[in-house]
Amino acid sequence: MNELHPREIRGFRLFDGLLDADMQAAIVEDVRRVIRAAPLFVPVTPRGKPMSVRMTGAGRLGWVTDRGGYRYDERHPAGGAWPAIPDRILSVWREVVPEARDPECCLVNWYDPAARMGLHQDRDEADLTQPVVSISLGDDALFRIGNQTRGGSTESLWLRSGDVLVMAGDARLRYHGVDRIAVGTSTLLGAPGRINLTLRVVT
Ligand SMILES: O=C(O)CCC(=O)C(=O)O
Repeated sequence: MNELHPREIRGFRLFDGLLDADMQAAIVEDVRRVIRAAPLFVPVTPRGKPMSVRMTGAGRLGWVTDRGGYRYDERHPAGGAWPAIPDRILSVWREVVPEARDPECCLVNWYDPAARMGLHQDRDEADLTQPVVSISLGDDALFRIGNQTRGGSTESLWLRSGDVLVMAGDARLRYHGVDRIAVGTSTLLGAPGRINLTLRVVT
């Protein structure tokens, strides 16, 4: 991993290019193994709208959404347990948030070129003093950061392959989302698109 020099944007800590090319490629292989064990699925909002990202997860608990609501579940929607969080991904968490408990969920988001994610808070976790760590792989994403409540001004930045973002402390409940993917900005995945991993302590 490269050196740790985060910059701060609205309380989010961004480690630009923390993961070097070898580490990114190895994590992509880890994610492919996770997807083989727990296939990507189409998440549906509680109102019945399919989200544009495809999702899966690793860890004791996975984040799911359907007509039954947003929640963590011990089982993938197809019924099986989630695979373990790969050690390499855990090592990134331990490097950037050494004070935190180990994560219980690694949510995998797959963005095809048209996918996006609306502004939202991550608030389905029991202990909001624990951070969320996000890892970006593949094409660049235009990431938008808002406030602790809906509305108000927002600030955007590009998340690039190998970037690691920490949402913690006062920034833990800031609204955030992805406006678009810039196709062709990375060759890591061998195809257009982006993988985002978010690591969370759930209980
Ligand atoms: O894809 C990203 O960078 C953000 C993902 C996210 O906000 C989430 O999974 O809650």
